[in-house]
Amino acid sequence: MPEALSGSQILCRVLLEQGVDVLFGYPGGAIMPFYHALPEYPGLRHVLVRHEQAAAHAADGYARVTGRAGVCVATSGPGATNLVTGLATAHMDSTPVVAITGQVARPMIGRDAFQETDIIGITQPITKHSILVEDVEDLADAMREALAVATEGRPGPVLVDIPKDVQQAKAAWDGGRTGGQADRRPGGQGDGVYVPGVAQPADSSARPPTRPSALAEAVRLLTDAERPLIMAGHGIILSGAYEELRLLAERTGIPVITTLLGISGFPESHPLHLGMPGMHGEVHVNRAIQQADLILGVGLRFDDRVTGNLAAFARGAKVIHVELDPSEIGKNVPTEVALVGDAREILGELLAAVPPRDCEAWRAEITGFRRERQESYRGDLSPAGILSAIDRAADGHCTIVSDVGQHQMWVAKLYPYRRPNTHITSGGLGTMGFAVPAAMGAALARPDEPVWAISGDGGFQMNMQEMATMVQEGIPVKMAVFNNGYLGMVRQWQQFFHGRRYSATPIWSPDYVRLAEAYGIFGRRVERGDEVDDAVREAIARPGPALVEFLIEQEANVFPMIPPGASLSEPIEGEPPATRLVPA
Ligand SMILES: Cc1ncc(C[n+]2csc(CCOP(=O)(O)OP(=O)(O)O)c2C)c(N)n1
Repeated sequence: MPEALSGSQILCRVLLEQGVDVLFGYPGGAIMPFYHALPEYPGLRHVLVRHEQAAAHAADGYARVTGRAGVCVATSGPGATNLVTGLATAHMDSTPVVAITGQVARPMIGRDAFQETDIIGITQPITKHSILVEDVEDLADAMREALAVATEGRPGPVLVDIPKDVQQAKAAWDGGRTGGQADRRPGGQGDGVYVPGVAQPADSSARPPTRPSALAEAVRLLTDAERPLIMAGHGIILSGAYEELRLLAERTGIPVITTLLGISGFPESHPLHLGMPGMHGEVHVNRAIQQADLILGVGLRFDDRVTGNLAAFARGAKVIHVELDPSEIGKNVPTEVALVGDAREILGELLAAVPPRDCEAWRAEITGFRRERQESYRGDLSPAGILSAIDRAADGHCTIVSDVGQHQMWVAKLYPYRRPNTHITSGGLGTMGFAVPAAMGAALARPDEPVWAISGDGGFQMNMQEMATMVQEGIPVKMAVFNNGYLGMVRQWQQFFHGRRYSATPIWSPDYVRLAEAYGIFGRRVERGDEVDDAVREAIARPGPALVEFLIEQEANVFPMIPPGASLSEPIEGEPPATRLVPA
């Protein structure tokens, strides 16, 4: 005799069946039946956030680390709308987040009932898929579908909206299914290490083989090009193609550029690694792009922060685009050869077919463009000094989650990522407030190493309430606040392009040390370079969450910078004259 369960119980059972172990959420009227059932399922750990936006970002951080869906839960109306920024963030960066929202009971839908919003309508453009569950009989399969759609193919957020009476209604439990969500990354936890040797071929049985003519053409181009580059994007991390990328680069001698979301997809210290391209990319990287005759783009969408003025982007280069989502092909740059499919599989195919070469002359030319960066910044209260202290203390074992702004660019460019998927940031949407909650998700998924949330004083104040969540739930996020007294990146734009008119960018901060202490968290302020290493070590040594505020130079800028709309060949490399261009 099949068991009769409530919709809420069925939901919990499916989540467990599908391997979900953590939920980030916040209760309210329309989701109360689910919260009523939850204590019966201790295998589902619920993390009570302090704002639903944080639930979505935490689920996103968890998903980025594990490759499995991160799940967040909210009530109808304001609870659901508070998820929107987090879902849009996950959508732009192709991460598998599943949002479960309560909805008003079916007879009330469409009547402007208390806390009714059309969350499916609101989130349609920023979700991969959404489902309103209108019948309890459909609930189990709807939830399975949501988790599958979120993780399969190009990952993305999915929303499941469940009216309160559907959560309460009873149905026969189908007994469960075997097999959980897809996790395409080798190493399961997305946590592998770079190991020398031959990559295991990826399982290519799930898709038709790459069109032989396209593969042959790509191999010909890779063999004949004189100035080839590989541009590696988020697809490397999403597909776990670290080994294939490294081996392909080593076999061909082609230098590798990693986009903001591709960072940590290739070892920073590898001799073939060039750095980050685009608006704040290194000058030698952008110069190499402009002089390349071939770009092998892997798992990226050639967005405007990467390309600058499209009309002037890499005009001498043919493009081979390896991409899972066919709608990305030719969207921004003309493509000579499209290889549509999983990055790991296609790089494996290229690796098997491409003859060895070394591109020595081209690499020597690029080396000529390069300015060596200082490797050690001991005792220095600059962003580079702080990041090198974090690296020294972590000894290669830490994950960095950055917020959005100047510090994000420093974190992208200056930290020596050694292991795959150890750099997490909101690239596409550029969501301030992301770091602290996303680091909570990452820390739960990666309990064996410090997870740092690095924020500016602006972004930190957007979600600092989550310190309470960390304390209540024992989530040991280490927080670094780069306090420059400004919304730094906007201030920099004002300095460069608005005649130094600092409109609405000076930002007051509370006393972060006392704030941390009010939450029962260790806090320390660093005002001198010789305190940096000690503070970082102390934060790591303290059990649980910890906060270190670094008082950095107030008007430090991120260099180089390509002005918005300019080409990659037009970097700003130094301070602009301190003139007022805007009439007072
Ligand atoms: C939610 C949100 N609002 C506004 C912006 C626009 N924005 C981008 S960077 C930035 C300044 C960030 O300042 P802060 O957090 O102090 O970091 P800093 O740039 O100083 O390192 C702002 C306001 C944004 N990206 N996200």
